[in-house]
Amino acid sequence: MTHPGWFITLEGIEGAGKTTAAAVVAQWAKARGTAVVQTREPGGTPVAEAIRQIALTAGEESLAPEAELLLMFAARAQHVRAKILPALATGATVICDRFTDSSRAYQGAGRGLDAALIETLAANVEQGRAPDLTLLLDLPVEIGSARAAARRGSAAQDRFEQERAAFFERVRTGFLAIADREPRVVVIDAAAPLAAVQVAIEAALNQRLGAGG
Ligand code: T5A
Repeated sequence: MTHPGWFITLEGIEGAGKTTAAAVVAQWAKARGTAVVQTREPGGTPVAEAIRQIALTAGEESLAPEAELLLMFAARAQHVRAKILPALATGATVICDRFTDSSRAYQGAGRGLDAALIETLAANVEQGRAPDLTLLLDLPVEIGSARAAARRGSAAQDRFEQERAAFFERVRTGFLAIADREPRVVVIDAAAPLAAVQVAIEAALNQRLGAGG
């Protein structure tokens, strides 16, 4: 029996393995007969990808934290209306690499911006469609940073990658606080070897969304 699409988000600090996890989730969903749309934030549509460039590119002018927050939500507003909701309406499963929890963790916990403002923006931008399941890939900051650096090679760091470890510690703590209060969030030990991470992700999908299909 097929299932109408799920909205599944992947979260975590840099180098947590979200890109790798997205492939596992996509395979799981396809095996249950749903079409799959894989996307990312900030980005996912041409306009939102253009906003991503502004938000992530390290330039001469430093970006005000409030501007950073509004850019993330500007990209999200476009992404939700132009891609996520239409895909879910066709019955597809949408797998999104980062969503509103990243704003809560990076701009809220990381930058110290007002949580109430973030929730007001989220309530308006999400259009009443929160994720069905969020997989939080959690690992120590030093392991994530080392993985991200190894993958980046000689390419330049983006604005976020230039942040210090203390920033990412706040972001990680922020993500774990969301997991504590939101039942939709499952924490995955992302420091484990890839095969173990894959098993944990499949177990979470089966437990939360059903093993049938
Ligand atoms: N942002 C975003 C905000 O501040 N607010 C917001 O609202 C939003 C939406 C986006 C940036 O924007 C910020 C957060 C980010 O700084 P991004 O494109 O999501 O950036 O970039 P990153 O999170 O930096 O993505 P990465 O590609 O670095 O991390 P991933 O996707 O989590 O990691 P992945 O899968 O590419 O893996 C990294 C490396 O580790 C290896 C992989 O093979 C790869 O080489 N790896 C493992 N190695 C050993 N064991 C495992 N278990 C492994 N899993 C992966």
